[in-house]
Amino acid sequence: MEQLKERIEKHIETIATYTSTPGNGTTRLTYSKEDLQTRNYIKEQMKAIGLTVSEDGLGNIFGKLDGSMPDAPSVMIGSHFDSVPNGGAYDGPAGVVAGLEVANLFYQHNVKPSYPLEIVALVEEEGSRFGGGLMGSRGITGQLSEAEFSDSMDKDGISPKEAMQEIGLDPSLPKARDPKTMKAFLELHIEQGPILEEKNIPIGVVESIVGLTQYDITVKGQAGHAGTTPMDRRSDALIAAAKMISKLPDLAITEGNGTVLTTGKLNVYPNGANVIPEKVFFTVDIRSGKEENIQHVIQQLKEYVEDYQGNGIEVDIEEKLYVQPKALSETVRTLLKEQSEHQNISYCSINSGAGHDAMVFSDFTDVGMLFIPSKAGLSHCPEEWSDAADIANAVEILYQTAKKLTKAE
Ligand code: HGY
Ligand code: MN
Ligand code: MN
Repeated sequence: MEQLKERIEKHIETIATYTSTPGNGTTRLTYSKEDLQTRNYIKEQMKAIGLTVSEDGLGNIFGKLDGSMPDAPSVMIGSHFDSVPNGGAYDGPAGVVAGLEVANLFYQHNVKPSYPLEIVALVEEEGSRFGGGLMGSRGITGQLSEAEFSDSMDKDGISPKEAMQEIGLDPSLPKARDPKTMKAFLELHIEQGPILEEKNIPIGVVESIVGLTQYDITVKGQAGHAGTTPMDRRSDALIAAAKMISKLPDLAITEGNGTVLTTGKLNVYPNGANVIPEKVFFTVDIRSGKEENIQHVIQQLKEYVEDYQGNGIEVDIEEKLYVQPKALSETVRTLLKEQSEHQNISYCSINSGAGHDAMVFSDFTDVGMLFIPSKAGLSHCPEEWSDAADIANAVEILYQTAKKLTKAE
C-alpha cells in the first residue's frame, strides 16, 4: 500500500505544478498551456501501463485496456483535470489519478478483463473558461449543442475550437457515444465539505448529487461622467445589479431544503472610478436536492430581472447549464460498499452538494462515486488538501469493484 501512496503523491504533486498561478493555488483552464502539460503527463502515464490512448474532438482523454470480449461495453473510471481559478490540487486530478492507479494494478497483476476498462480524463468540468461546465462529459453523451461548442467564448473572445487548435488539438463535436458501449462509470472525488473529516470516516459512498443550474446575467445602463451627472438622471448598471444580487441569497434561504445560491462572477464595464457603469455581468449558481426548489428559485430570479427592466436599465438573462438532481446506481453503490467492507475500510453514505461528471453519465450508464475527506472541508481554494492514503484506500476499492464489473479472471 505504501508504494501506491507514494505513486499517488507523485502524480498529484506533478500535476499540481501545471498551474498558471504558482504559489496561489491551481489555475488550469481548459486548452491552456497548463492543460497541455497535464494532458501530456496523463497520456504518458496511460501508455506506460499498457493502455491504448485516444482523444475525442473535445480533447477528452481515454486510456483503454481491451477485454477478452472485443465489442463489450467498457467500465469507465475517471474525472476531470481542469480547475477553478486559484483552486486546489485535488478537485478532479484525485479522480484521474485514482483511475490511472486502478489500471496500474490491472497491469502489475496482469489482470485480464472480459469487459474493457477505460480510464477517462475529462475537460471543462468547472466551466471556468467557457462558462456552464460539465462540457467534456456532456459532449461524450451528446448533450453539448453545436452552438455551445462553436459560440461559447472565453473572457478574451476565444472559442473552444480556436483554443483547441492553439494547443494542437483537432476540434470537432463528438457524436453522442452509444450508451450500449458503457457498462459503468466510476468516479473518485474529494468531498469538498466537512462531513467525512468530522465523522472521521475515510470513504463516502455517494447516494445522490444535487441538481444545479447556472445563469449569466447582463445589466445594461448608460455610461456617464461621475461628476457632472445628477443623481436623478442616471441609469447606473452597477447599482441595479447590486440591488438584485443583494436580494438573491434570501431566495435560497427562504426556499430551504438545503437550497444554495451563489454569485461567483461579477464584471463591471468600463470599470473606471469616475465613470458611471454602463454594463455589469454576473453569474447565479443555484443548487438543491429537489428540482422543484431549483425551479421555484429560478422563477423568482426571473421576476426580479423583470422588476429591474426600465428607466434606462435593460437586463438580459441566459441559462448556461441545467442538470437535474441525480440518484446514483443502487447496484454499483452496493458493490462499492461490499468492497469497502472486504477491505475493512469504514464508509458512510453521503450526498453530493457539488456537481460532477458522474451526474452526466448517470443518465446513460450505471454510475458509482466515492468521496474521500477534505481537510477542514475546504475546496475551490489553494488550501484544498486530501491525504494520499485516503486516495489509496479508494483505489483499492475501485480496483476490486472494477475487477468484478469487468468480469476479470
Ligand atoms: O461546481 C461544482 O460543483 C463542481 O466543482 N464543478
Ligand atoms: Mn470536481
Ligand atoms: Mn470543482
